[in-house]
Amino acid sequence: MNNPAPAISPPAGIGDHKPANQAVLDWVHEIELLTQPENIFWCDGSERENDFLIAESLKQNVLLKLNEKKAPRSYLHRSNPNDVARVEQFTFICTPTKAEAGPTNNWSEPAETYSKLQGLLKGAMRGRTMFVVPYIMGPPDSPLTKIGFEITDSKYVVLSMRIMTRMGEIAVKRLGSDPKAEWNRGVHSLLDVNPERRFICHFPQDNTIISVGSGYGGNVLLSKKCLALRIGSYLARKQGWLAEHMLILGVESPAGKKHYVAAAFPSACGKTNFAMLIPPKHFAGWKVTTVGDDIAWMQIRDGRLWAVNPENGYFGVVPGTSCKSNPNAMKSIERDTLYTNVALTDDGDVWWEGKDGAPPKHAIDWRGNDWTPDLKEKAAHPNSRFATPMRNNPVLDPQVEDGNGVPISAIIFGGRRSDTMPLVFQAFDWEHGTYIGSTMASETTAAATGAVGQVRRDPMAMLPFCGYNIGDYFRHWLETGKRLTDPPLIFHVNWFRKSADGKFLWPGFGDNMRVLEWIIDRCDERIGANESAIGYIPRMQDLDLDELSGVTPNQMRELLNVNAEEWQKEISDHAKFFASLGGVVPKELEKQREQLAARLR
Ligand code: OXD
Ligand code: MN
Repeated sequence: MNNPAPAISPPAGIGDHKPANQAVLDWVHEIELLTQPENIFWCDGSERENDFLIAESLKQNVLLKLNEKKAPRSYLHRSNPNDVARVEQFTFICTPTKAEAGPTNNWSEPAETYSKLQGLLKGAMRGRTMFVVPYIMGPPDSPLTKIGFEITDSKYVVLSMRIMTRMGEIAVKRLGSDPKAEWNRGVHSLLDVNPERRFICHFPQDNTIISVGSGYGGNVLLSKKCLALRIGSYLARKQGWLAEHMLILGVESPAGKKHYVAAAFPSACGKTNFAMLIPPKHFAGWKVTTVGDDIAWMQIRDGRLWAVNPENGYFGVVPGTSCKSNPNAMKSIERDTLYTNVALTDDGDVWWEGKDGAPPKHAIDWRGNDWTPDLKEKAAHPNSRFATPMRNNPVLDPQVEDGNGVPISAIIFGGRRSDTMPLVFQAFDWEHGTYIGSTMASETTAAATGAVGQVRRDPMAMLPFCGYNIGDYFRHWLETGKRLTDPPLIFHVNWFRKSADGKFLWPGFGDNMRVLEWIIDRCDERIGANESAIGYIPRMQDLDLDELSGVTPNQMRELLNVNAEEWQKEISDHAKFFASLGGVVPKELEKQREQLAARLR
């Protein structure tokens, strides 16, 4: 097969930015001896370097340039059709014992795994350039900020990392020359992009990630799911903070009072849309701003939780993004965007299902084939993505670079549930909220390979991302709650409940502001609720439903209803889920279930 990543030869002054840290130099040398690349390219993150890499990627067909007028400085990348989503079944946590990885992770023994991966990496970069990508996760002056180095043989990875992280010189400077400094070692090689040789392996004890055989998104941008969540959650527990799969948004009332909210939803459930929400006309004067759309790192200060977004860009699901669903995302991806697996129109623009306007009469689909609207195949892959710098977001929160983070007033859990889960309810307290998070569930999406639309339990939306034993993770949540004197209130939302005839009951998108307002008002103790068996639920009069079109009072009642029969089934699913974890669940959470069952009786 053709070499998927032929070497490039940079001119003097590009690719020669070697860091001074001996530990990094030794590690790079070790990987060089193993993978035997043609040459080494030390990245500095500069504009000049980026221009050079884009030019080389265009020459090698790694990227396609889009129409400069329609999509300035934007490019399309097509991944191998066998490689279009995260591969949870080939993702491993390699701790000394299986118990440390726990019941929800694939485990493999570290020494054996290193040796298997070394076998795969031996000579893997022959004829290729090995890039060394230094980056930091977190605002430059945050105590939570982490340094990573990713070695990769993919130019697409380098270009994406420059969007998604603070990359280059900034990390080299921060690391300095101390050979004992903490930093994450990431090694990525495309190998021959073969699903049979595709493994994403984490070694939390060594702060090391090795990813082989994929060239796609979360499998290879090692900063994101691998470092910021899997290794991040492991470090967070050890160091007493939280690494969560949560967006962070700011919400400001017309009176100028501002709250920050963090929200956990499984992949492709609308986190980016919620983080960039535009309030409906009726909410004139309200403002929602984005701190982050995917990951929150939170630490305790003054008895409160303070959150930073470790990332520097958004890697969002494209299909369904439109001026109706998310105008701010549309503005963010107007320029400087690296698209993966969307369709290409005849005039060099990008297209996807759900974009505004009529479909093009002809396009090239995500696989590179001719496409017309009469075909059954989708033009854009359902998990096609944009990578765009967060500075493009017109509603970027002004505090996004503040290393102190933003104080979190509320935490929201949510998923896609056709039934059972009301539009919104509030936990009685932190421990109950932890129970709600630990039992949350969602219908699966195209973000990971596997069946779509099946309800699976996804605790705190961390099922694929918790880098250690989920029982210990639940315990860490409970312990964190004990350290908070002013804890965020915890809520559960469901934008996806359906009527008996299968139609969504709630319009979602901007109208989610109505739910957000209730949440904020609960934080300010300004609004009422019904105390139900499952938590506090707004009464109809507690929600501002003025000018809400398309939802009848009956539908509203259905949205807020707690159906006893559905909840009996729900609790028995909670019990089954906890049992499936094999005895690791803290007794406090088992007790929460018993109390819930008693309240429902
Ligand atoms: C993501 C995911 O890419 O959760 O954010 O899959
Ligand atoms: Mn995500």
